[in-house]
Amino acid sequence: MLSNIFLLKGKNFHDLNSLDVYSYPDDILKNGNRDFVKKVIIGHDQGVIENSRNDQDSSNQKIKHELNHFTMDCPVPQVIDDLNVYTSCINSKMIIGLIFNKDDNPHDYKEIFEDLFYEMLNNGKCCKFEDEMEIENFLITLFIDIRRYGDEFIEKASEISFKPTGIFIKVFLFGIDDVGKTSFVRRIKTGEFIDNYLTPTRKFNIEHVQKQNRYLAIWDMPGQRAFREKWFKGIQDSNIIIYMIDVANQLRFEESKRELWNFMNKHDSSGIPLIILGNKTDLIKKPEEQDNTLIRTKQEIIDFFELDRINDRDYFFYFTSVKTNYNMNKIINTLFNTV
Ligand SMILES: Nc1nc2c(ncn2[C@@H]2O[C@H](COP(=O)(O)OP(=O)(O)OP(=O)(O)O)[C@@H](O)[C@H]2O)c(=O)[nH]1
Ligand SMILES: [Mg+2]
Repeated sequence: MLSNIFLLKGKNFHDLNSLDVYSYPDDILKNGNRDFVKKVIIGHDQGVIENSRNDQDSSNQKIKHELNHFTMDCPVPQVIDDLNVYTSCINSKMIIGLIFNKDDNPHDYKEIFEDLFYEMLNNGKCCKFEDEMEIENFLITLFIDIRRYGDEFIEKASEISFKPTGIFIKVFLFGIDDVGKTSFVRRIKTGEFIDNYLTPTRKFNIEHVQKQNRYLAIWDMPGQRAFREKWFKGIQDSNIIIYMIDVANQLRFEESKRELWNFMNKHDSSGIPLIILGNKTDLIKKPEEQDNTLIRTKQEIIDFFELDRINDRDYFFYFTSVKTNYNMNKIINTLFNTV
């Protein structure tokens, strides 16, 4: 089974510090360790393949696919630091790598790897590898498709008994700045809440949460005005969309409504379920107040945001407080059980 995917990009592969390293779902530089990256590059560059699993299919045997403007060298299997790695060079500029479980044969994946790669990159609206978010999006899509292939074809072929397959759910989380998106993701991931956490998100913040055989990839978008155009790049292949509102800051309702509808009108995401979260309820609901305070506010919010105009998908509205954990378990269960 595919466990990770990564991409190394830079002008000079020998200057590790200048390399951009992207990986999904795990950070391959987790412990600041660039040794692995170095070994990948050495293995590629000089054909020094440590403990190669299959010598006859070596890096010398490169077949170039001359399709449009992206070409990929024939992938090279290597065992690096005990990891089963399969890498290929793109346009002689970037290295893309897959990491498999030890008992996998990477050659089983060669065809699908190449086919998906060409399909995604040379189809007209391809990724140009200039924008960080495009790259991340490319990696997650490739990862999910290769993994699905592994689950559906390779596992099935060798297993007789039924084995449940993993299900990936991509959650696209957006909303204007300061509503609590990153706090929400952190709460799901670690159970923690940090008050007055003033670190606006600048890039896509992608977090993964696993429960049994389901995997959530939550794409937490930056909400500040300057980054809102980027929302359009993150939505691709999403299974659920969450739009977050800060219910305690009604001064920004107009702006938030405008951004929601602007997004819905400009991007066709019809059919993808939408969850609207009215966060920070702890700031409007005092503990001694009854739930009907919230019910009244919910209708007011639905009216203000004209949510009843949404007719191309299911939508749900929930109040949350990431701070007090209000409704958080309900949302987490909903996320894992949708799709
Ligand atoms: N009282 C209260 N504060 C919250 C809650 N959720 C988040 N906050 C606070 O709101 C502030 C902004 O939270 P973030 O999670 O960074 O907001 P964001 O939506 O990710 O903002 P951007 O990344 O700029 O788009 C922080 O100070 C959080 O501590 C909540 O439920 N209640
Ligand atoms: Mg944030």
